Amino acid sequence: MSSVCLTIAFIVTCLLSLLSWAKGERQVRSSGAAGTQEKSVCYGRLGCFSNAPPFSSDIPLPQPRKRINTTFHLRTRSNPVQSHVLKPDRPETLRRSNYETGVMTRIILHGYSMYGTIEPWIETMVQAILAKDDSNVIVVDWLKGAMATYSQAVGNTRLVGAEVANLIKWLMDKTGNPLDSFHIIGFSLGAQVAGYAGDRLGGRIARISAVDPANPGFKDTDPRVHLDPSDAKFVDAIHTDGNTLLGVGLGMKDAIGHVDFYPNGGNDQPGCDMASSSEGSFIYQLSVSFSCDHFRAADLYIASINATNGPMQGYRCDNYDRFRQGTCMSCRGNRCRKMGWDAERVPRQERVKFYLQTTAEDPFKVNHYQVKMHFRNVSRAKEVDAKLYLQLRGPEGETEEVALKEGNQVRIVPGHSQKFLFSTPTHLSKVESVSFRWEEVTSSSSWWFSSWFGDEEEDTGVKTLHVKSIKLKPGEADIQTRSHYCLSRPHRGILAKDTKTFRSCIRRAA
Ligand SMILES: [Ca+2]
Ligand SMILES: [Ca+2]
Repeated sequence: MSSVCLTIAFIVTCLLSLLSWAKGERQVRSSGAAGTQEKSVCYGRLGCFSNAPPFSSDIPLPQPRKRINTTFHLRTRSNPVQSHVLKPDRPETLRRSNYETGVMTRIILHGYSMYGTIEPWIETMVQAILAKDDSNVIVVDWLKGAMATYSQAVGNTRLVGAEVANLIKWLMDKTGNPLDSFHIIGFSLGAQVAGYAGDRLGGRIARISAVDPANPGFKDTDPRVHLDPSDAKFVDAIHTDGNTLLGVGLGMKDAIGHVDFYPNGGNDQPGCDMASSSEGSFIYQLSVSFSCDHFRAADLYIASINATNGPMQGYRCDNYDRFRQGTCMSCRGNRCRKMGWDAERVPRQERVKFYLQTTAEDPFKVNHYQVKMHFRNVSRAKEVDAKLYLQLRGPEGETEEVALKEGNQVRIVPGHSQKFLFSTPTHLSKVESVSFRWEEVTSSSSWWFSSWFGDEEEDTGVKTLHVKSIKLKPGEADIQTRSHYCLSRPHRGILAKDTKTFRSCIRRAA
């Protein structure tokens, strides 16, 4: 129950904080007419921070270093549980630690904080990374700077970015580890901290992974103000909370990396909607919805490190609607990429958008198929509104039955073909048969019948759907073995009166 209370408190405070930030913004703007003051603060070797353009005078300047108290906690495979604190002005802290040369250094940054405690996902990520890769993993604690009002926390990200850049320079100087051995993983405001750190290092660190980068205070700002592709050799981003019920997304909807992944469209995540939690008050349901989408990005990144069911793969597409029509199911010409840990650049391009579906639970991965159904034009065939359902079978078993077009009705026009996206957590090495059923959608009640081909007898009053073929194009299958499953002639032996099964003719289509 305490986690529920914490979540509710988080939400309410977040909402208040965002509202107060928006209110403060208005106040500053109105007083701006009388002349907004330009201010700056200087913090020793970290230099000065000014609110002059491109920075906004609506955002407070960073608080003092001692107040934010940024600390660096090193873990390695030699000390996976107990961390060593690294202090850039104290060389003995490095000498006494297990910091390794010749391996990657992964720096993890938390986001806005309500309670002044490190969020549980960070420990999970540290262990996942150490299990996967022999790295120096450094967790940055800037909780005292992240626990302020939201707008002050935004202002503080600039100072923490400078602290992280200072740490990296010190580690390079003392150990000889090169710039391209540093990888920063930042959640929410932490992703923006990573942007400032990378900017100070000339955009030459190996990689920044932005885990649902924070939106309020950064949207539509200059690239020097927000994380952008110039901040590292490779910037990859996962976007999971582009908007909420109130229209305020904690995460950034805009593409900001070299590659940008939008699981489930990047706005709302499965299992996070209010309808999926029928219990509790409106505020409770709102709180679940409000933070769940945002934190899902961290869960997805961790799942991508573990990759227990293989990598989650995204498909390049103009937008999510087109992706959901199944039209982007291709890997040719850099059109697909693994999301998270195994992400890679698309050569010479940036802000490339990739879409994928996930499930609501770890390990989240689904397999995507493009389904192309061709409806036959016979003399008596009429247009019909229907809901379509598909189930695949292979050597490993069968998938669940999936409602195409997310259960929405489809207008079926004889003589035309339509594409759909089919996604399932079940892995099939090949598809041996497909079961298909349909429900006619009428204004009053729905019922369903199915029938195949014009050569079947049509009973009086029984609607017939004339399907010429069903073609499947698997997205996740190996490129060498990828084929179109051409499902044409059905077996006459029908499994059930309401379900028709097609045997795959396994003919490779062009
Ligand atoms: Ca930047
Ligand atoms: Ca959302």
